[in-house]
Amino acid sequence: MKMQKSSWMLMVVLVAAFALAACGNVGGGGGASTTIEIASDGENLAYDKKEFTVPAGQTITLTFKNVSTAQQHNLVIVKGGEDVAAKVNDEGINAGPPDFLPADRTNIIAATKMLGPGGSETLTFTAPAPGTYVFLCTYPAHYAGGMKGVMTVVSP
Ligand SMILES: [Cu+2]
Repeated sequence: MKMQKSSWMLMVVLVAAFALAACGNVGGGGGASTTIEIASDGENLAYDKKEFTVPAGQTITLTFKNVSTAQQHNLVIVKGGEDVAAKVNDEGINAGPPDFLPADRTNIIAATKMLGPGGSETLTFTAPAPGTYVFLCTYPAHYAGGMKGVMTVVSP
């Protein structure tokens, strides 16, 4: 029974590793860096990726592109789930334009500035401990409209 469980875990790890490699892991030679690309989903209040997975402790290079022709968007990864995302969203809206981001970054892992149509920004950050972390757009009404996703951090 114990061996069966280990085999199952090994398979899960292998599948996760393969998925990461397929998602654009750079180099592949034991490199400690992962590249992620996310765009807004046309004119919808959504990202084109609802989730992505990265290994804990690795340097993540994430490029967010606003492909909308009319709307402003940012991408903010918070240190927690929906409860933390809702808090950061409220704080961002209270902080106001141009970036709709709270001055206190305690609950934020990484955040782009507010990007106009066609804008993009690349963030570099270290993936935190294994777990799930919500990312969202803090432009007023966008998070409530569904502009969010989940970053899953797995053990390296
Ligand atoms: Cu937005």
